[in-house]
Amino acid sequence: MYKLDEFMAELERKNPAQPEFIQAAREVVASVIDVVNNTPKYLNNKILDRIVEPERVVQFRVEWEDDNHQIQVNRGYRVQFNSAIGPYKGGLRFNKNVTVGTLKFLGFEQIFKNSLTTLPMGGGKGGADFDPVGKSDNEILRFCRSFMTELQKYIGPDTDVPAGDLGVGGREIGFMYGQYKRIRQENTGVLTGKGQTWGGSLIRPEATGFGALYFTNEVMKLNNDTLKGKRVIVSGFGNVAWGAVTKATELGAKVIAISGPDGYVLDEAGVSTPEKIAYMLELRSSNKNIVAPYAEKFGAKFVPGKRIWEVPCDIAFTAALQNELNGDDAKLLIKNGVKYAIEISNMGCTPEAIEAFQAAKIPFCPGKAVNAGGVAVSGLEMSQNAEHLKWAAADVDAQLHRIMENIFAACVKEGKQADGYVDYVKGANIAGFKKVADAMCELGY
Ligand code: 2IT
Repeated sequence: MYKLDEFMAELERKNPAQPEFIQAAREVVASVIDVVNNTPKYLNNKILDRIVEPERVVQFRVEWEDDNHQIQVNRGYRVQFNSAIGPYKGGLRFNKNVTVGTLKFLGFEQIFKNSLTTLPMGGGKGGADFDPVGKSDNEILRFCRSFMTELQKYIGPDTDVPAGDLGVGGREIGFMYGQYKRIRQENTGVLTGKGQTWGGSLIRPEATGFGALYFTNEVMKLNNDTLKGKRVIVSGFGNVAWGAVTKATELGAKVIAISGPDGYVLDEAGVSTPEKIAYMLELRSSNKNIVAPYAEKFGAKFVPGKRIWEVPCDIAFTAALQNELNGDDAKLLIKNGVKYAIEISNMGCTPEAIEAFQAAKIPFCPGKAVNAGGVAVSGLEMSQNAEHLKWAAADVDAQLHRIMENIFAACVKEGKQADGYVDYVKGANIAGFKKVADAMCELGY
């Protein structure tokens, strides 16, 4: 029998200075521990001990030359966490704060998220402590080439298929794919999020945000509610926020605020026109990481240095970073009448925030279910690459929609409480866990 506190104390002892990984692991273990203790094959197979240990962690030195001809050194990683149900799959994050602990948290989350998509993908994550802010195109190119020169040794279309994440978009995927092809002489689906003319899937850029809104729409229906006329705030202004804002607007909601590291923009007219949404993305790819110019361009209000969570709204979406919404933010949102709290970023809320939402019986939906549309369409990109075909946008979108409905149904099935309130955290963790645990039992140790 496993005991939560004992198990977590040992995990912390073994993984010092990895608080994000410990946080992600504690949430999953707390959700599934009763299932494990009541399932003899999970106990006999020591599933919990095995599932928190990555199959492999690769760390490497990345050397590159900046525009002043100075040699720079960064750390690159690939965490190959679990391949029980398919090749490792998960993004690459370039951010100055990236550590092996960050990537272990993200790789761990990816195991259960990928399982929820119903597609055969294992969990992995990688990246580097490289800071893309303020870098020139040529510096990005040189970094990506150097990073892939080493990473290509460990990945392949049937082994490990990276994609983008924070700091890694279409441009970076292009530079990395080019280098992979140069070294390996192969056109394969080794990366997803590729460009539309060289193997990318239609709808992949929109998939995370669109999928999040398809999921949200199901949550609304379950609560006899609708997105129409809802006041929505979305933290962030990158690719994920872009997809979410676009689909939320299309479904009749009004996005009144977006944010960046410099503060938030309050746009009472709604972040709604294609021009505004396109500008948001342009800002993001400018490598400056500020949202203030949006307010100036469209005559909206910019609130510097403040947190977006002080804006009264019906639905709050996290779409930036882990732990971007804390217990105090949650209490303020609740006080101001928030009706739904939905993570699109991975682990966007702290445990205290989740606890506050759930205690107030506000539907809270975790990133690993809500944002799974991104990796799901990555899985569909792998299928298209494997059959050397390209599917129509409407076909991909229809599959994405179906996948999100299935994830929602799985969360409700495993997470519905006696009083009817759905614990989406527990639901997502249990549903994602069972398939991987079963596979691990069947494959032997
Ligand atoms: O967090 C995520 O699921 C991603 N960054 C996307 C991963 C992928 O392989 O498309």
